[in-house]
Amino acid sequence: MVTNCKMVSFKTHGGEWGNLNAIEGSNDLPFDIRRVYYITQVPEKTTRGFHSHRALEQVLLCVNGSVSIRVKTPFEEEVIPLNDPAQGLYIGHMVWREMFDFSPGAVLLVLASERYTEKDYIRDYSQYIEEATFYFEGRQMQ
Ligand code: T46
Repeated sequence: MVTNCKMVSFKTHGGEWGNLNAIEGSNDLPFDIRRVYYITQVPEKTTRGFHSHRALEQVLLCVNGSVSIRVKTPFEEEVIPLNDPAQGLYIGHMVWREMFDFSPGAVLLVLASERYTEKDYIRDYSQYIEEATFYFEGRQMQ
């Protein structure tokens, strides 16, 4: 898996009445949840994202339908399909992300470690490569 990303699993309480998944910040996630948002009604062939975060950590879950997430650093790249409400993708610092192939009716739920601030985004790709190369090279030397 790309550096600073990992899959996280959540217990399913299943029965004849259906399934329930519970997520408790800091017990089930590596952070406390300060914000929740969800992405719905994405038109076919639309790609969202195209940015990185400096400090934000998030877990992405597809709670209905399916979506693919491309995660990248200057040195690695991987596409992760999400289609199971019991499996989340953790994305940590300085990872570029793109979300695409939303199925009709897909619901992408995001649990975030911080409140929204545009200052934490890197939306320019060349700026990202510059900052992220410094960041990931520094980590390799530790
Ligand atoms: C991410 C991926 C997975 C807010 O006002 N509050 C919020 O909490 C968020 C997340 C967004 N916004 C506003 C900012 C923009 O005017 O909503 C608009 C759409 O946001 P954006 O274009 O950043 O959406 P995505 O789908 O490209 O990215 C979002 C998150 O922004 C981002 O943090 O990691 O989902």
